[in-house]
Amino acid sequence: MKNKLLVPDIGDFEKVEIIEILVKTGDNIKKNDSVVTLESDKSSVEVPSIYEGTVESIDVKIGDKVSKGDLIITLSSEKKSEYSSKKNTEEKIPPHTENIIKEAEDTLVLKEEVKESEKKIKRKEKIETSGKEDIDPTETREWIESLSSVLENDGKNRAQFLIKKLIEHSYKEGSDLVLSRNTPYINTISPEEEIKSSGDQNIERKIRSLIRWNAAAMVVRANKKNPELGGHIGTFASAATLYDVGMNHFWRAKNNKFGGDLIYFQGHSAPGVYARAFLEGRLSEKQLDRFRQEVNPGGLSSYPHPWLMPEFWQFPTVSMGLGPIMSIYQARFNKYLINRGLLKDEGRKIWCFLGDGETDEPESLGAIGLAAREKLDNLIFVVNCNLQRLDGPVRGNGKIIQELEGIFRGAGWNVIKVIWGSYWDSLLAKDKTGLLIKRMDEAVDGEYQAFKAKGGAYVREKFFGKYPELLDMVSQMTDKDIWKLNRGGHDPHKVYAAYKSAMQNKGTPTVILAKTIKGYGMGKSGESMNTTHQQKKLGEEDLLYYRDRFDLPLTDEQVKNVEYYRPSPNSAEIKYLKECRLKLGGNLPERTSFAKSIKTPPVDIFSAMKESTGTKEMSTTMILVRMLTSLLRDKNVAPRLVPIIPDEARTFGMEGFFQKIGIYAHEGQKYEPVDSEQLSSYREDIKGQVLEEGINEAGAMSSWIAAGTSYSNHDISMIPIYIFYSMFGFQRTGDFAWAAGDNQTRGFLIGATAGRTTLAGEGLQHGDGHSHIMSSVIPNCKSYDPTFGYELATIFREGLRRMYEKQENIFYYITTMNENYPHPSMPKDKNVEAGILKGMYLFKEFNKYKKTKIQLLGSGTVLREMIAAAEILQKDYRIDSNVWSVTSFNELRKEAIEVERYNLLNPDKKPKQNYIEECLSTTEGPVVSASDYVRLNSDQIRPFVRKSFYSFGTDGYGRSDTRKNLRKFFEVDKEHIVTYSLSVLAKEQLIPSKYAQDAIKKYNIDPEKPIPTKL
Ligand SMILES: Cc1ncc(C[n+]2csc(CCOP(=O)(O)OP(=O)(O)O)c2C)c(N)n1
Ligand SMILES: [Mg+2]
Repeated sequence: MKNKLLVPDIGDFEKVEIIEILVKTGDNIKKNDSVVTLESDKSSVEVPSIYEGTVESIDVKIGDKVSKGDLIITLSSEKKSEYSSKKNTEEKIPPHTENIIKEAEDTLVLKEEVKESEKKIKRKEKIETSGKEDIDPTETREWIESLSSVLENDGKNRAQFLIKKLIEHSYKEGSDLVLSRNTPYINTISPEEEIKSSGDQNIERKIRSLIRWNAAAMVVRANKKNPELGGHIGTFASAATLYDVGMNHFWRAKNNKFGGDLIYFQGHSAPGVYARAFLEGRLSEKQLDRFRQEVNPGGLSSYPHPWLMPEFWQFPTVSMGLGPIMSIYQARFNKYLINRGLLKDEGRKIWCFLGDGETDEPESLGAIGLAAREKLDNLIFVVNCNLQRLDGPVRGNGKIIQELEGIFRGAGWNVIKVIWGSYWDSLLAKDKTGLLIKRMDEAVDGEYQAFKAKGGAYVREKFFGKYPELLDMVSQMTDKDIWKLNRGGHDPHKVYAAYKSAMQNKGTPTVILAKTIKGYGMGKSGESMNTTHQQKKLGEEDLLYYRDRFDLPLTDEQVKNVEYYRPSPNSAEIKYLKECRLKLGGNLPERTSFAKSIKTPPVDIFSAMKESTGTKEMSTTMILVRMLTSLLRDKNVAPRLVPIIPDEARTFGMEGFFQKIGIYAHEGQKYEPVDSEQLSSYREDIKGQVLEEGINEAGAMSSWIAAGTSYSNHDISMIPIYIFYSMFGFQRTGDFAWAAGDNQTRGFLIGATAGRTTLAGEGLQHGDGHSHIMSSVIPNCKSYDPTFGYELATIFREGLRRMYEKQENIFYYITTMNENYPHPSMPKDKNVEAGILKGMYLFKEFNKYKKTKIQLLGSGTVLREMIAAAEILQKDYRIDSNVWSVTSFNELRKEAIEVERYNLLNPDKKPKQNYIEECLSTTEGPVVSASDYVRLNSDQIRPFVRKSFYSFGTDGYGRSDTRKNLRKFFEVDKEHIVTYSLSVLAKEQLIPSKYAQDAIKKYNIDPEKPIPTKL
């Protein structure tokens, strides 16, 4: 039978142009194969076939304008169309609708029941109490005993179930006082439930002590050499056990059999990580002595910086808050790769260590909801709750652990509190009345900090002393015993049990809240003091105390000299340490990449973009989307593309991607989208390729970084293309862009709707006139502001070649606009391609009158104003010009400073010419330069143009109006360019000044208008 493929519902569009026909007569096509590409003035989208069969006739041609219902092709086929069969079943209720109805009916029944029970209860006299006192202890005991018996007979799950039911019930009955956010201030895992480590605790303690010593020694030695070097001792001192247990027992390294766990080390604990690597023989004494002295090769970076130690550090974490959010999106990206079939599921885990003070950063907790929603059970947060940040306590008047428990629990995380060490177990076991727990709950962090700063007698008096029963409980203990009552995060047993439990958790991410002591072991001047964070020196007395506290095998002399200590490779400690790592597959941290390069797509994929669009007007954003659509047909590149969008796909005309490659959703799509009849309907899919991040630029950047470093973390290169409102890019998430550079991220950042006058109606907080200045400061970021389709295509292809074929550690920032205009074909001159990439090329020469000449440099959409100005200058004023398209002032400047530096350092050699000089030195006349960005953008090249140079730009706050009015306001429209050019020529005494005066009048330019920076 014959089937006619018609134009489906394409939303609000009518008469949409056919820009590509993707099949030929006689082709056998399958269902969902793309047949034609349609392009409206906003987006392009491929139309898939809903039939299988042979193409009998093609009933449209390129350039035709079609609307819904128009015939596209005719196929001969045996199968019925999906749409027609859909119609037949339309009357039936879809199964999920039935479910919804059933659920609704069920709740109706429940409501009836509730009403009945409500009646019963209402009859009862209610005892209301607003206080927290126990008004009926017998009744309380009965309830507690019932619960104990359930726990004993049916286990904790049943008990938990009953409690949940009780809470739900009381809530339904009108009690809004239900508090389930927090559990008491004790460990989540009871001593009986703790899984014990099989490790040799004695030897592990020795190793830990050695690591502690060497870490502190490294910082102290550096500061003895030069106090300006700085460093931290207190943070790692509090976290040593947390890292050691992981290193000895849990964290699996990358090797040829396993992808490796990914560990985000807390930035300021770097000294401890170096100290362990030293014991492992990975770093030498000489290297430790070069801590924070990196100018000569071989030094150790202050913090985890992959850029500076590319074979060691994997994740830059020291800008607080970035590590946690990046780790969440890393965990999500792992699942994305697995669900898309690009990575084997090996049960790899992502561990992120953060400080308790760090949790105040909005980025730290801002995405924890996503982690729970996406069921990231591959993610483990460890919050080192030493109760202090830099200046003082994190929550002096409260308890950070309890606060975080509530927040994480509320977000749906598995929360494991590791508060008390094993020495507390017997006391807690004796606490039959719950008084000890009550006291633990009462004390605030400010007090807990003081307890560890002031000694055992103080704890006896201030903590236990509050209640005689508690004083009694510790009456047999000496002050030293009380002092020894340790905190959970310093107890390897408790930490091991927590890690083990976290590893086994399914379905939710886990957070471990570990209570520790800042500056643990640092003695009177450093332990648990408000000044601990910045302590980078330890006096002789403190060092001796440190040695004794951790039983280090060092003589007084060795301590005084702050010598490193590494036992011989045959010692039990070193053997044990190495064996542990061997069992876990190798070294950590270690940064490697075995990713294969991706072949650059053939030039013809980009050839359509190098042709003129004729009279057809298009924006560079649309051309980019067209280009991505073409790239999705390249078998090497297509699966690796990761389009990332923060809720702006429709703004950029990318909704066609929803159907074509789907939106990643780990649970697929559980609903029929409201626009399911339309061609670009919202399609979520477990194998979806698009990362639709919602209104979340920080998350989108984190996703982009995860994808752009996949070549190292997963040994598979991915090509992330993150498209955003340019104003909400570098300005909003600049710190992420900096971290991305450090992390050697490869990928494309596309600042769309860019330019201060190009995005007309949105105004001050949307109109970007400076992102290129911000991007310019990142050394490995290459940024471009192209005007025409062929420029964009050339830059993009080069980006693919350099980042994915040559595997260079650079990334691209490209701005695209939403202004529609016709695009010329790529000039044939062979220098054009190189010029586009270097930053400028001669676009057009106006050489009619051969008398007066001016050089006009324009970038982005303002180049078009330059071209128009050149035409007016020629026509109305007989002035010739060269119009240069500047694709990147940033690139021009980078090259020029390099050449200048070379010339200055090689005074004896023949000076080299920079590229700007190459272009301009033989030209005539002064230079006028403008872009849709602030003048500083053009000014970057000012020192290298050996001619009179004048720059114009969009300095000042943006505002809403039409493009024409905005360009006039910011003085980058063709009329201002003409006027300024005439004035410049007059100033250079090349023409009389009356021409400029005439132009000012002619174009109604008010010379008295204040400069836009003051408006
Ligand atoms: C974004 C950012 N702001 C400020 C700092 C400076 N800073 C470094 S560590 C620190 C305090 C850290 O406290 P916490 O998170 O509790 O970690 P701890 O050292 O106590 O483990 C501060 C403010 C930073 N590194 N990053
Ligand atoms: Mg802290």
